Amino acid sequence: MPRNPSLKRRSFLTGTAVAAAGLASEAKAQGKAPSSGASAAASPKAAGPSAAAMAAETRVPPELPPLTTQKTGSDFMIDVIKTLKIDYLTCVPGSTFRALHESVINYGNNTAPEFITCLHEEASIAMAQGYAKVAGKPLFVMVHGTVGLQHASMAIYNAYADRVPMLIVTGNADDANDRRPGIEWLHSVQDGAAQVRDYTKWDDSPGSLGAFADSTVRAYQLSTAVPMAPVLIVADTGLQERPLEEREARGLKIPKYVPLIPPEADGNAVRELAKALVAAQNPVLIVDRYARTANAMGLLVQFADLLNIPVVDQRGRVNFPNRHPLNHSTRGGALIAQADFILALEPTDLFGSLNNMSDVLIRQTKSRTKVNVKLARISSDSLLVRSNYQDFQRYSPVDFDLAGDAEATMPALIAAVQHELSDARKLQLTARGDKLRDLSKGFLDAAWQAAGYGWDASPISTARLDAEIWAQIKDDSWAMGSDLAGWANRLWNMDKPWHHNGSAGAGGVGQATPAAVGAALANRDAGRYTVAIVGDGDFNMVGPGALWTAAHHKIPVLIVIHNNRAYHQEYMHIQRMANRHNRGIDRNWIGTTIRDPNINYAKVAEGMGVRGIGPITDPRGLAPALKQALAIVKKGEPVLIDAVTQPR
Ligand SMILES: Cc1ncc(C[n+]2csc(CCOP(=O)(O)OP(=O)(O)O)c2C)c(N)n1
Repeated sequence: MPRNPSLKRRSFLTGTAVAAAGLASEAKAQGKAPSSGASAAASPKAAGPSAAAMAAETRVPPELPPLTTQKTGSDFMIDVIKTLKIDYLTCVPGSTFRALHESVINYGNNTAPEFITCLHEEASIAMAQGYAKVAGKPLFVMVHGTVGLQHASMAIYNAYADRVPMLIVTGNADDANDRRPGIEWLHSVQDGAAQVRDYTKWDDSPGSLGAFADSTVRAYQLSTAVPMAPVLIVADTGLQERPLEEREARGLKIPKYVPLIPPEADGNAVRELAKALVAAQNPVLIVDRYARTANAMGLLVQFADLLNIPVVDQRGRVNFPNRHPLNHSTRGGALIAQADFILALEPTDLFGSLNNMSDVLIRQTKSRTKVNVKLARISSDSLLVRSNYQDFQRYSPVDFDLAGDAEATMPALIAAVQHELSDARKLQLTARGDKLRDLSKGFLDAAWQAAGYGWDASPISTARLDAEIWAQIKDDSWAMGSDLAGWANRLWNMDKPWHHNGSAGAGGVGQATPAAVGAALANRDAGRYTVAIVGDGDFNMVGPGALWTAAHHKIPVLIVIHNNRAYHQEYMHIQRMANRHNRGIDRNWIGTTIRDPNINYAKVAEGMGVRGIGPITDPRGLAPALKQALAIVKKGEPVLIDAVTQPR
């Protein structure tokens, strides 16, 4: 029974007649004669069927549903989504949103959003995470009810902990009376969002199309408002699939999306903070998830130059140029230890920055700071806190705690510092800045010198891997997806918002490759290619499928496998336990190495339709492999290099 009792029969075409016409046109397209059931509809010259045969043919058989030419609920849902101007939809198909899927590709003409086929829901979400951090706007993700959302959940937690926006829609057959026995029950829930509610910002299960419009626009506004996070809408299958009466369609309204202005910290508090900063002798600036837009980096450079303050960049976002002479991240520990004033902008773990906790049986915490240090924080994190998942880290009290978005507050903070700075103080601060700038002259050389250790080693040193990549990309328009060992940050020149993609957020392994493919999608549209250096353990989870997605949708990305043939981090943990228990480390490889057989990642890539190069064990093989790979990526295609490396 259609849910809408006012549905009129004239809106339906009978199942058999349409099926016959369809068969006929399909046969025509294939150059074949249509078979018996379709002949009457296909050939006007054929003798007409008897009235009884006609009646039998055109009667709706009880097992076939009536067909409709009307606009459907899911078409209207796509009207709503289209107002949000989302470019792509990442998706593994599922029957709980089959009507929405069909509406995207036919009614919505597969544009804005365009369907990006994924091979795992975890990859759909991780792609959206990587994309949003480059494009500065969310993706739309559809996941199958219950089981699709279960697959997606770790990636949603990563994106939540990373404060990245995305609009997720899942389907659910709300009305138990209408559920077909079997699978529709298995994939239905009473409360569709319950399993991810702890790590989404907002969810709703709208009961009508009007409510869907309101809730989806509200969800999108909340997701993109600071602090950003994923949101989830549960779309009832009945609402999606039922035809829309013209009159009803005319009555539906789609509210306008208006972005929320990010909250700026209180003006008086900003002025107090500026006074303290100007007066401080050895201030330090810690930045983590500060940069939100393309303006952020320029503002931070202006602020640091004005105060001549050293910056410790924890790289949750692309905050500060890594070669700026005030970027002193490599000696962050020493700076924090001697600081009299520390300002943290959107820190994710301030306690961890200010304290050291040893990994021994009886945990001991030691402060890294001077006793009298004054602390300040500008952060939006306290505006979104949930109880269960502990991503908020240990409580860290500070002297000036300003609630607000740090980037939005920066212009006011710069103005307040300018106001506080006398000419005499400016001179003193310039002298401080000169010393810091002098000191920084040695940073790059020191990094290259350190990178030289084990230069010719086989397996390849991780520093050499990153150095060889840099040598070949440095004059191009490049972006970085991820870098497990972190040498790129020391050796490459990173001064654009897309020059790295931050971290997974919650340390959920498996994110790096799909997030890089998502970032590469945004970078492709901006005319750049993406390079990502990905751990083998991380890659194995959903990386191969993400490669196929990149091949299918022509997304230019170079995935370099940092192949240490191990879950090396876990290897180190087991080593620590074996040492602690004084049992020797000769059995550490059990459960921590990925050998015997060694995985051939180049072959895995080839199986996914992506050119695979390697395994490369001799570092001299890297340069020609990279040359070959970059030629492919510059043609707009994905490619993989399997580099057999030192552990880290
Ligand atoms: C989903 C998930 N499972 C397990 C872990 C535990 N874990 C942390 S690092 C790591 C190893 C990852 O291996 P790889 O990407 O090759 O990096 P490596 O440690 O070898 O440098 C694992 C399994 C995790 N963080 N997330």
